[in-house]
Amino acid sequence: MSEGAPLRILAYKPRPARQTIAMERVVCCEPLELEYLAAYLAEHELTLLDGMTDRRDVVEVAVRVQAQLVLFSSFITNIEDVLAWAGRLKRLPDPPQVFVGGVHAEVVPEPFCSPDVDGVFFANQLEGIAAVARRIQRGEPFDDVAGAVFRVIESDGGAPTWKKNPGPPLDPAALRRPRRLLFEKNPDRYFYLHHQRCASIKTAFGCNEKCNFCFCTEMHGGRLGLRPIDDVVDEIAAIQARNILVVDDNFLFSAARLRDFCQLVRARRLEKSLIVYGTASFVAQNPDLMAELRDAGLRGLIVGLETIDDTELAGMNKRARVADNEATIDICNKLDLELFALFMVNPDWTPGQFRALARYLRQRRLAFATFSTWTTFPGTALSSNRASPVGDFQGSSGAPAAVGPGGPDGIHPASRAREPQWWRYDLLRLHQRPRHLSPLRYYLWLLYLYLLPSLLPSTGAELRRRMGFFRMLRFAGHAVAIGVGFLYKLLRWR
Ligand code: B12
Ligand code: SF4
Repeated sequence: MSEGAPLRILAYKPRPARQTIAMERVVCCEPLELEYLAAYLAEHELTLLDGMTDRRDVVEVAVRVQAQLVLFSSFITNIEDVLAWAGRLKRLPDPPQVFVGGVHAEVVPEPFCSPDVDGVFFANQLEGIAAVARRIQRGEPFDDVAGAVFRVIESDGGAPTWKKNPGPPLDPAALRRPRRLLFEKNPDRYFYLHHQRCASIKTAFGCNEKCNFCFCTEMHGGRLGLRPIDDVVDEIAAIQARNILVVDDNFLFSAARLRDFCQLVRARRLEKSLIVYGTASFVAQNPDLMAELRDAGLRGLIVGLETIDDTELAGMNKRARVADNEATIDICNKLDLELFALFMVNPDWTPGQFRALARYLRQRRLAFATFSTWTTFPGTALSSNRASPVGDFQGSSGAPAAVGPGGPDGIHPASRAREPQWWRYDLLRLHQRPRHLSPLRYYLWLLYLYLLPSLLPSTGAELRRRMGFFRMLRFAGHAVAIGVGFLYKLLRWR
């Protein structure tokens, strides 16, 4: 079969939904998903559009570059926007084919199955789109490509149906390196708090832990997939930036792999500053290894401390207990690692429980902390297990119901229709009425907790030491503006 001309493809990572918190002034990550697509579609004429840093309208850009394919990478919070853009694209005089992939589709492809979307990738997505583009280029049908759901037009003119082709998750050992086109062109656009020019790397897929609220446990077919560590270190060595955010769900899980990592970094004399996600149980049990990692370049640690109550931690199926969280804080202080603590707030808490958390933050002098509302994402264990020990977080108050498999083709009939208000899954909004507070008081507590670390004198000193005086002021200004802006959004879009 003859090879056609390269396709004109536009790949888009959407700007955050306008109803959600605008964090781009303090965190703006390299759009690795687009740069992976660039690696797999290198033979085509590809345009990458990062909505986090480039606010141009995707439909106008598609028209300008005469895109034949438009690819969306979507979080759950982007679903409505993606479907709206797909609709506008399909109404163009010469409409492109529209495909969707990304984190949410990986676990729950169904909500994207709209008449304006031609296919949704959920497993081994990068190989899948490369195969589909090749088929389209050759004028061949592609509805049998694995790991995707395709809209199939009946030849007799009947209504379109959906065909879901199962497939295995990607093979991390065979993964190509991302082509860092956007980062290398504009490194200053990407930063993590005060870590400027911060690139990203992914060394593993899925998570080894099984925290029952967590969407990440469902990714990569519910398993953990690792890239070979020497390949990871080679990639790090080639990154043209000192600061690197490791976007693995949990980089700290295998002591042996981490020792190999440190040894390779030392052998190659790499001088990088790394920020990684990890668990408190691992940090607490491996203080010596944490010191070795610090010597290998570890600077920042993002840890889900979640709560200050052992019963709640056990109910979430967390391995760590409060004592591990405490040990993690101490180890980070001792090793001078920046700790970014993630907490989850339970809408069933009494005012006393909020006050206890505030007291804890003051006592432990946590400079960086974020607070999420306990949220059940569709596709997670809790979304189908209503008898969870941490309470019932199924959608209420107008939130979309969780969708699961159903129907002869595995697609829930209800989820083919456009679901409203996916942006509510921003990890902050309530999905149920708080038990002891009004929603407004709940959100005010959330705002107070969010602002509290910046109000502590110890934080001022810490930030000044790490960022310098003027950056500290700018950061504090951004933090307040983000918090107040979000409160406005909460009231504007209830
Ligand atoms: C780093 C990170 C962030 C960074 C931003 C990262 C980024 N690139 O935008 C920050 C901290 C800013 C952030 C913010 C938010 N995040 Co976040 N984040 C992550 C984290 C830890 C890693 C994401 C990442 O960088 N992956 C690297 C890329 C390369 O992997 P990937 O996206 O999976 O893409 C792969 C494939 O899917 C494929 N692919 C991707 N797109 C496409 C498109 C097509 C067409 C094809 C074919 C293939 C394809 O290529 C990649 C190679 O395998 C994930 C956890 C996780 N396991 O994913 C959470 C996660 C994605 N975040 C999540 C959420 C909810 C948010 C927020 C909404 C939270 C909030 N409070 O507002 C915001 C939204 C910001 C926004 N952009 O709108 C959820 C999303 C859940 C969901 N079902 O969608 C996750 C899964 C974490 C969780 N709590 O469950 N996040
Ligand atoms: S909360 Fe963190 S450690 Fe737990 S399953 Fe999710 S990503 Fe893994």
